[in-house]
Amino acid sequence: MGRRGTNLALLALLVTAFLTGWLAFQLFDSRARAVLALHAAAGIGILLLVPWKSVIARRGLRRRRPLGWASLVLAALLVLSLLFGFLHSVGLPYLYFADLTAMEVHVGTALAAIPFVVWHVLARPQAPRRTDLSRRGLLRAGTLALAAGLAYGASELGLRAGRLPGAARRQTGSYELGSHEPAATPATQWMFDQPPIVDPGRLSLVVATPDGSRSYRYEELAGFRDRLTATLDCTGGWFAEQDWEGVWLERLLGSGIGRRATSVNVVSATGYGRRFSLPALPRLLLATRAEGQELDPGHGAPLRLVAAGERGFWWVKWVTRIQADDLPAWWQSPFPLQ
Ligand SMILES: Nc1nc2c(c(=O)[nH]1)N[C@H]1C(S)=C(S)[C@@H](COP(=O)(O)O)O[C@H]1N2
Ligand SMILES: [Mo]
Repeated sequence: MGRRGTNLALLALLVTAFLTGWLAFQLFDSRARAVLALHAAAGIGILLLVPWKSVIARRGLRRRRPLGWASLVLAALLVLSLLFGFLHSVGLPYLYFADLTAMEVHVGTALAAIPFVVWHVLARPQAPRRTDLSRRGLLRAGTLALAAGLAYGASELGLRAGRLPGAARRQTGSYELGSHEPAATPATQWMFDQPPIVDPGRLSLVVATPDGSRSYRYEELAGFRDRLTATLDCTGGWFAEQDWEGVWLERLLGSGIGRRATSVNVVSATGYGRRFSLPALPRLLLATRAEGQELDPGHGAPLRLVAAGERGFWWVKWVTRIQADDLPAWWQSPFPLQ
């Protein structure tokens, strides 16, 4: 691999890894497995290029350019991200590091690397050339892709042959933790949100539709016995299945809601919220209990959303408002901001 080819291949692999990583966080089912295979292969491809890149980097450092330290920070962040992604995949997801899971360190370091990657590409530009798409260039790119794909396949076989914990993960890569035992699951916030102090006796849920709004007291909601077994799969790298009990969201909105609204926003006492399209409604339960027990405060008491088939960040906790209106469902950030 030449200098140019190595740099371009690294950039392509980094972009692939970022995009597939974010996409996988939106997926719950077997599509996640396909996207994550590409994600892992991109990570392995980056590793395979390390011998070539380190020659280039050593030469670059000798030239003592301004901001050379920023390249070292970038390298360190990427090494940490790769390392923790690898630890998660193999079987050390809860190697708690400053109270974070391996997946959280993997993602956090990758996010921190983004501004450095952008700077690095702008500071050391490589304009595309005709020869990049030459037969030789494409052959090398193909060889790298093949090697990364084979190495990924071998790593998956290795996990199984070695009976490593990583072999037993869900399609999303998450590990099972605390199924049918709600108290054994970690109470998790997406980023900076904090559990509110809500006295269930004082809580009321406001359900607002284009026809007007109505509020429910907690005791009223606790009287419903709708049930659903569903899996909460946190992007932090774990999942748990529970038997949930509460009330179907559809029941509170009324059956004609499809003619009067296009989406439903489920909002927490903390301001955290997610907006759902109407076809998702039959999978949404407002839960007051898990495994027959009242929810505990960290897990969303007195009322939390169960969004079957969606990743954990859709499962809004401490729900106090349901708003059906005619905004499109995509009218929100793809990931929560708090
Ligand atoms: N209000 C609110 N709800 C939230 C979150 C949050 O930060 N704030 N985090 C979500 C995420 S990322 C997950 S994985 C689940 C975790 O639920 P648990 O704490 O019951 O395990 O809650 C979701 N609901
Ligand atoms: Mo999560």
